[in-house]
Amino acid sequence: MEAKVKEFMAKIIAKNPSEVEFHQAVQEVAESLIPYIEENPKYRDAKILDRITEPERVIMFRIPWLDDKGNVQVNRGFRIEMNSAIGPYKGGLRFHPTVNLGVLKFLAFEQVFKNSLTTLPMGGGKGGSDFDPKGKSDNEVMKFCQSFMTELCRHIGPNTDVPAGDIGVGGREIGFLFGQYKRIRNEFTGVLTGKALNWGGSLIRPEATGYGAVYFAEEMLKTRNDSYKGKTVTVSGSGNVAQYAVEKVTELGGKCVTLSDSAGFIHDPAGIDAEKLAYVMELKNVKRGRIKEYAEKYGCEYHEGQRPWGIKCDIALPCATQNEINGEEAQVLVNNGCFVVSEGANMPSTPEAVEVFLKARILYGPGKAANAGGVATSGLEMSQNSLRLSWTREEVDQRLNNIMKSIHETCVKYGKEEDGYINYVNGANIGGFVKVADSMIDQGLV
Ligand code: NDP
Ligand code: 2IT
Repeated sequence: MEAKVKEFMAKIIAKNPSEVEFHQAVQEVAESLIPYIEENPKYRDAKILDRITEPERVIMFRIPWLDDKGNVQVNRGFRIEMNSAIGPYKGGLRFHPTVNLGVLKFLAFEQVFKNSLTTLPMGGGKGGSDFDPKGKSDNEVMKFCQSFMTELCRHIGPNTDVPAGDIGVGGREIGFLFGQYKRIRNEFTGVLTGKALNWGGSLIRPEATGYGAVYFAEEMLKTRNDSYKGKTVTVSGSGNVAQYAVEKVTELGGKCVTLSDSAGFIHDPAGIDAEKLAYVMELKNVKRGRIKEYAEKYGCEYHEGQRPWGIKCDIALPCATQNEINGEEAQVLVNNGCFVVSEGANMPSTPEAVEVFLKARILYGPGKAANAGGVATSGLEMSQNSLRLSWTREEVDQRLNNIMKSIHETCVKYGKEEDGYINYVNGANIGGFVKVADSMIDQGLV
């Protein structure tokens, strides 16, 4: 089996040189799927693995815009339309200087499996730009978004491809993007999700990824008759996903003691309560400041240039970015007694870290499953847009909670090992694959 994975990966690497994050994401999936495909030869005969790793379409484009000084700036834009077997392409947009083709292909690839797990009819896509929103004025962000959408608008639509937010793209950016789409296409449609409530957004969409990752961990805890009560939780990041993860953990009786950004992390042993979280939201979403300021305000420790995984915890919620937990950090977490990891971020654990978690037999929920609540609620936003109705907060939250439970069940179905250990990596990869692969077979060679 190992030889088959190696042979397959050699092809992927030769075909997609230098796309290291894409190789990493495909390798993990291939390790789960190749044994399954050997037992189910219809997938092998239809060459599903070769087809599913090749995007249906990749769009790359120039984004010229004028900064506040009147200087010309040029960025690169992308949209990866990975797979539409079960629905229109769906997935976020990332604005970050590290964005390149390989990063977005890894994200689009994982999105296909994640979206399938949600039970909703959504294909997989991802896009974005190497634009860096840090330090830009609102006016510059608007100019950039308008130029980005001027090109993207010809490729997307409510039944074709429906983008949303991701790193560097939140409510403000979705607003500017939506305005420009509407202006050019002269259509008020659900072409984006993560919209504000006044113009077609859904309640709970901002909260959904963080809440979902916490709900998923709650399901994992239940398999060991445990709960959040009295648990210490470390969280990385301090953006959209991290903020609402902290909110839900606190509500369920746990105590979050860390938050981070790309400059360092804060450690608040007393716990980040509702009042402190409100301060973080204002700091990050309105003032757009640094997490260091939290330590100054509340008199706790700030660790410059470090990540929070050395802090003792029961549960870790990585909610910042890819490869933010390496093998050594994973080992420190496990040695300190951490027994639950639920990934709010996409691919935050390196392959070495994943190996440590699985070897230690802890409850490890990979991003594809654990952070699917965001896109699931995007799917609910699409449904409400189609119905021209809006559901209450309670209704959307209940649906989100049910979806996370159902994703957990799927992982158990496909990932339970002979000794009873639930390998959520295999569970999510195989569970997400089956529906897409069967649909691809039904639809013939497309
Ligand atoms: P935000 O832009 O709101 O926040 C990102 C946070 O992560 C910030 O605190 C940021 O710090 C930190 N961060 C980003 N890049 C790095 C880096 N290279 N090194 C260290 N820290 C970094 O994004 P989101 O909260 O929306 O996204 C966080 C993660 O969750 C991503 O992996 C995203 O793909 C994933 N995700 C998001 C969903 C959503 O609905 N938004 C859905 C599913 C997954 P700084 O400000 O210093 O850059
Ligand atoms: O990674 C993700 O699932 C997202 N950024 C959310 C995508 C979406 O379409 O809501």
